[in-house]
Amino acid sequence: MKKNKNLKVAIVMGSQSDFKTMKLSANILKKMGVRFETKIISAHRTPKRMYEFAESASRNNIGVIIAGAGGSAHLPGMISAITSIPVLGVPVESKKLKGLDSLLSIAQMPKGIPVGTLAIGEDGAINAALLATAIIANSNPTVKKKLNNWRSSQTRSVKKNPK
Ligand code: RP5
Repeated sequence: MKKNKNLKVAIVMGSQSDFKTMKLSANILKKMGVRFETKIISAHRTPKRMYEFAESASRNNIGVIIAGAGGSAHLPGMISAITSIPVLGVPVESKKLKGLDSLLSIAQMPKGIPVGTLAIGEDGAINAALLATAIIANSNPTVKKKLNNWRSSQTRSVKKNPK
């Protein structure tokens, strides 16, 4: 694969209300030194914005898309329908069904249009960013080093015995 140090991650979310969760993805990418942008894009409320974003993502040097949405969460799947850039879906915890609706909407994609689905809520947002970092790291040795250091430090932080 061609080395491209400029690949960015896009973190997109269906609503301002998703940012409480999705900012955890942004925090991880900051720590890893991965370039990223954040946008509010709704599959239902701003379909034109969604189409234009997905259609131009490759030209804009986006290498991975993290898409968070809650409830009837069609954003990750619809973006994946428009672009072949890897899409990681974060099911945001919804008020009514605690994110089970989001999880099923994001995970149950028809074959041919994949979305890598993460866990519901904050864990999913953090892991989506770690996975995006790992994808970017394939063509960026500096990012790979940061990711491996972060993981080693996490391992060291786990105590052997409970207090
Ligand atoms: C989805 O509807 C969003 O992703 C959000 O999780 C959910 C609720 O949105 P708001 O009513 O809070 O704007 O599209």
